[in-house]
Amino acid sequence: MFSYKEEFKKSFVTRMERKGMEKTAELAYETLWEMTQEWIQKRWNRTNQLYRDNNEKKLYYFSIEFLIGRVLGQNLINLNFYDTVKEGLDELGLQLSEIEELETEPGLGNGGLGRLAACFVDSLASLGLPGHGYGLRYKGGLFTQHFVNGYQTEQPTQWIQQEHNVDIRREELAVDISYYGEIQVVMGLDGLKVNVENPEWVKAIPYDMPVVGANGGTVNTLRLWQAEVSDRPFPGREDYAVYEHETAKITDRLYPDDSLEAGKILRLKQQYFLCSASLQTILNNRSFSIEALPENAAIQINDTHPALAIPELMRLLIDDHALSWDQAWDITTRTISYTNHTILEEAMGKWDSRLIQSLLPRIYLIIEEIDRRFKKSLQQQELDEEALHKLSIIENGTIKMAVLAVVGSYKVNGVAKLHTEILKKREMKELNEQFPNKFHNKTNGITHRRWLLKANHELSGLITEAIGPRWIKEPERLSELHYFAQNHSFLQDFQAIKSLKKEHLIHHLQRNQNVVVDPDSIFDIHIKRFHGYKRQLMNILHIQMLYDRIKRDPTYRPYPRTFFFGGKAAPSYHFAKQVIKMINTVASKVNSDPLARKHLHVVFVENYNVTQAEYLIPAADVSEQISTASKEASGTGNMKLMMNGALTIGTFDGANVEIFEEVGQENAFVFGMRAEQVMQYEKEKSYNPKEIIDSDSEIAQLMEELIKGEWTDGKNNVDFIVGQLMEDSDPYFVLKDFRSYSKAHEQILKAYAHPEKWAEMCVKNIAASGIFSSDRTIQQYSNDVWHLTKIPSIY
Ligand code: F58
Repeated sequence: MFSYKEEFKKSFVTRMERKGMEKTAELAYETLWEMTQEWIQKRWNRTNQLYRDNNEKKLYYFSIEFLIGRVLGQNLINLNFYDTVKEGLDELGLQLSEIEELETEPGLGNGGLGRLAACFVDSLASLGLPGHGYGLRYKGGLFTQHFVNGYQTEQPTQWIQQEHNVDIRREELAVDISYYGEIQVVMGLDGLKVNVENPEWVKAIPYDMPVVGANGGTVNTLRLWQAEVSDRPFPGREDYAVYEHETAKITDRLYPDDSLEAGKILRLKQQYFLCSASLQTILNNRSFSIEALPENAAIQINDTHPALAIPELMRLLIDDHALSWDQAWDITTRTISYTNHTILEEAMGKWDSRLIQSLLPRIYLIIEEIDRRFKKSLQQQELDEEALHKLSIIENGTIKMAVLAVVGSYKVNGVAKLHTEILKKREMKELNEQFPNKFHNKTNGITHRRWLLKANHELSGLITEAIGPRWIKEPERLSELHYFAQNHSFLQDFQAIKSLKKEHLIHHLQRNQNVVVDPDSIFDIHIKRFHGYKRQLMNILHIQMLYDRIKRDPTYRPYPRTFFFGGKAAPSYHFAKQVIKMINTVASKVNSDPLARKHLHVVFVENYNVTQAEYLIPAADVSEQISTASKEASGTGNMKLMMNGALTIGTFDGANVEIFEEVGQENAFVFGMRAEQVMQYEKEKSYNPKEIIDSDSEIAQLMEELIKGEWTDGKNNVDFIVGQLMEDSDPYFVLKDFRSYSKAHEQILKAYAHPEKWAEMCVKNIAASGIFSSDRTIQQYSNDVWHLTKIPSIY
């Protein structure tokens, strides 16, 4: 109805006037928000009606994170109203980009896993597939990061607004969740029945957020659960203040510190809360018999955090729906599928049995029984100790959620080809042998609707001018850009847009952080969670080396480069925090040196999040994807940067491998050990960083400076960094790959000296990026795992 600008303007002005207040940007934001919600609501109602009428199979994507980013601008893009609204507002003297800045992004995620979930729900709706997200409504989300004296500090993110919330409270759909209690076995009408006496109750209230698909054709739902006090009586409720406080904590933060027991209990409470609330709501509101669940619902668990969905579904089927164990197991293992996002041991999800036994006694019994039956099924085979160890769900008082997730689901996928191969051949070899058809690969993807159409409207426009608009619906058509990779005027337009996006980033940083960046420098961007394997340390060490060269060698005057870092360290991850501190220390030293500053600039973007990414990615020339081979399951930032015409400097890891395959290694800067070499070193425990230091005088000097404390701040910092690199035989092989990394950087400088050739490489990257659209990934999941049917759309 509002596809015409004049109509939009009229309605917008009338609403603004009705509010009768001063015409502030805040008021404009509120008005636009209301209007957008109304456009969405109509489409949302229609989708829900279609779902009720057609009863087709639904997918439920369970995830502890949904890193959705700001929603206003994205909803306008997906509704196809963005340009109309922008022009209309322009004519009224208002800037849509300024209005968008007023939205606080919900911090409901941390890294790639959460952003993937957000891209996936976008793609599901855009493909017209019935798929909804289920997550938690963290009040303080992931922390907001600030630097104080170079160290990271953490504050809750206040994203929930009273007036115009992004979600709708659905009181009528509340369910109760129970914790603790004592197990009692009673004789029921159909035999023995397990009851939990005197549990502690918590109420789960859903808040629904619309997920607007392309052209507003389908609007699916992202349902986020909030913990509140239950109305049910139970003994512990008497101390109401304590109960209220403990309850609120369940959905207060994403990833509460789990270094102490209380934090572990809280995380477990969160995980169960998500699983139990979501499953109850699915079962309560079904229009089919309970036996037909697998034909009507698919549940995808995003990593092991929601793996309790397996025993919880068993509990609901057996205790509440009176099914036998075998019936319940058959249904569960035909409904749930699991995605693995890591091979890192510490992130595989392990629980102390005692914790689960005390907090979730009934769930514990069910896990025990799953383990017992699985072990029994293995008895006929002659398995060695190592295999039995790898196949046990419960072992030495620990519950291994990844094993539970594999045993209890019908499909298991890795997130890039290499990662899936490593899972099948190494990390989960024994499980793969037991369940040969379960494992499959689904290489991750990203939604081009956010990462190109929204974040880089200008580049999207240029692409459409060149190849027409069909790529928007079918992103693999970006390949048609190959015809323009040597077209002089197209390349010039591309370069002009890159410069413009650099200006946007510069302006943004000036406003937010008061830093001034040289627009003509090479923008080299390293943005991701802080982790040892992602090797931010290698990057900063390399910058340290460049500084030394500039100071030492009067003939070394390289083209100016700005190195951007962005990312957060988990609050209890000491090493990552030390690396953050080191980057800030190096930044102040380099940036305040008049000579070095002409060639190097280090900018640490505070509080990296989706909004910051939308500024950084379109402005990037170089994309740092330098993880230790085998450790990065996929990476998705690599895809976003590629799609925006940045060139990758990267290892053969995760989805980089497929990126190089698509674009050709000649259009990237590949370096470092391969996964097999890394794994060989790990197996033989033969890596010795001291050998490298002894054989490379420049590296030796870097280490010496580090030990002297020239690049770090305080003894604590030095000990950590040096200890990691040398003494602990660094599990991330920083020094081992350092020389080849530095050579790859030299290649970058050489290539950048030929601007047109560089631009050609950038365009080839964009042209090859279509395959990394999450629409492709979701279609593959749907075809191979979920078996969904597209619903018809009237828009
Ligand atoms: C990421 N995992 C992978 N985990 O690291 C990345 O390679 C992959 O592309 C992405 O998933 C999507 O598949 C990730 O983001 C976490 O943030 C964990 C959350 C729980 C604590 C440990 C980190």
